[in-house]
Amino acid sequence: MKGWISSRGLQQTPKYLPCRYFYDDRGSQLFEQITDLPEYYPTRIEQSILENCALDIARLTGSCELVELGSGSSRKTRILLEAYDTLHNELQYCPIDVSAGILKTTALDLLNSYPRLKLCGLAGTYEQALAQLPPRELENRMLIFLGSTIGNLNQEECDRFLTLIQQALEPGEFFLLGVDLQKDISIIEAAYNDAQGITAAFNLNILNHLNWRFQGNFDTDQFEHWAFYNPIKNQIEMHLRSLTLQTARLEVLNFQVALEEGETIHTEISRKFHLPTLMATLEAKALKPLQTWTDLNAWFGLVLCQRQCIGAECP
Ligand code: AVJ
Repeated sequence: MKGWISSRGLQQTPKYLPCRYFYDDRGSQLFEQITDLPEYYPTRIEQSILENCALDIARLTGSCELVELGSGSSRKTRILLEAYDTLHNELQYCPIDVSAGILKTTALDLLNSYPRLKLCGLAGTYEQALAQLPPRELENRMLIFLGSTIGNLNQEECDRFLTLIQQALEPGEFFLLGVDLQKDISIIEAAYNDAQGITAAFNLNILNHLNWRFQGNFDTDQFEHWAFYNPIKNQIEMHLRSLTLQTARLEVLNFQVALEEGETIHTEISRKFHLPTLMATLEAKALKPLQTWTDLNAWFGLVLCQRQCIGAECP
């Protein structure tokens, strides 16, 4: 990973870090712990939606290979794998993750669980992976992006990302997207400020990751976790707040950063979506929503899209 990308955000005002730096091996473990927290509702609800609709999805797409962005532990994806295994007797899965550690453990677990599975993992960013997907082997393909990870992208990044998805898919192929929906603010804020402090540890770990990757000397005791809902942008914002006036070095980058007492580093946004607006955005990207599913409270949504032909692609 290019080092200058991480120091760039630390040279701006206000300071920020790319949120994919959360996911070193320790960060991926901490995120897995977050998904089990009582306050963190998205994973549980998305899982329950998938349990209800996985067979419908497998029926709508027919036999197809699954390619997942940000696959992590692939825990929820197992529900889809079961459905495709049951309905089509063919299983091809390509998990993609920036964390090579969790990718490898997960791949080995999955190969143990599903003897029929053909698997091809890619370690890297979405941009890197989408640019070099292996050629399709089954009659169709579905790109999967669960967990509302798309909420980590601001509007401009989201727009560019959906263009990449459009370009990575051929007409007729599918895109399955999981999104966290707008709801009572107190519920959302609690999910990012859990009582056990796991989210705080996850947020602070981004500095440990920088220390490890760039021989840094950030002292995580000198920072605190800060997460709140921004109602204007409909997003959770996570920051790290410096508790003192301090400096830190990233030796490998020959870079030094100074922080005032109270100064913040913005580490993540997690946008919460309005489903009809999102569907219109997808449609405008030639990713036509075929069907959506939500839980009874409409806290979380799943959208199955099909890539439409554009211009000269059309028969
Ligand atoms: C995995 C990116 C969707 O934004 O809710 C959890 C990450 N950050 N708690 C999210 C996260 C803080 C999570 N995503």
